[in-house]
Amino acid sequence: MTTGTLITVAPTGAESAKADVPALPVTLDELVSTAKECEALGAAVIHVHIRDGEARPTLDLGRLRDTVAALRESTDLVVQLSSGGAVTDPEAARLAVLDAGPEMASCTMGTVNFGDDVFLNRWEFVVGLHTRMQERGVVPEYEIFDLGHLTALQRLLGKYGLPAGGHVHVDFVMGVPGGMPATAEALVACRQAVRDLPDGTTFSATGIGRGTIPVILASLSAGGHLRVGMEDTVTYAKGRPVESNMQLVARAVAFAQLAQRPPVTPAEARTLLGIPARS
Ligand code: KMH
Ligand code: ZN
Repeated sequence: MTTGTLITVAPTGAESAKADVPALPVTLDELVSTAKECEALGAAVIHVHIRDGEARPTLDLGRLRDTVAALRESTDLVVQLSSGGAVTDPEAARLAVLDAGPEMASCTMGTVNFGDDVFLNRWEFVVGLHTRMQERGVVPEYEIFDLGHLTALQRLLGKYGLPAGGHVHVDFVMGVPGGMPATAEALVACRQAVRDLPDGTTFSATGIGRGTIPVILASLSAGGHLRVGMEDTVTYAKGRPVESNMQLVARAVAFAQLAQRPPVTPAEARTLLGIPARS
């Protein structure tokens, strides 16, 4: 069945420094105004990493709570907190992200080399995230950095049951140095593996750096959804830095419209993802 396109914006991430990328939204005000503008353009979900007063990545719970509240007050976007954080964040702080009360949170399905670093996601930790999200009614987006992470997800769901809301949504993060490549072939391989997950499982995809456009095109043609943003891409085209997250969302919306799969609204996204409607 052809559906509209769920567009997630990932505006900040934990990897780029504000000094290197001045357009990166790092304060709460910058994040909220980015969120409002991206929603107006067609984004339905926001994947959130926050920064401290010095623009360094943080999982400070007070700041996370304030961020969730501010985004909910100013937008209708589905607020998805990152439980991935930065590669240096300890497991306890990553689990505690759920205490900030988001509707949705990311849940990475395995360990992956991450450039020169390691993004560690032990099985026991993944189980802990998944079950805590079930208990709290937080809907996960399972982050898939490599094909085997889908097999791990099949095992997780088989042993511990469906996530809150009963719907399974995965995001292919493609082109991290150490993970799967940002190619149409890799996306099709993942898409095939999704068929082994529960009926109705949906997927989005994001390509890091120059993988952005190939992954957008491949995902749209394979029936998938899109994630874009400065967490993943800080170069718009060869020699042209990204000016803003809005520029990336506008381009994704244009591609989705060309594919005759226009963006879904946040309310439609909640229905698609099994998230209760906002009252
Ligand atoms: N910053 C990466 C180490 C997530 O948000 O869940 C992890 C990441 C995945 O971005
Ligand atoms: Zn992230």
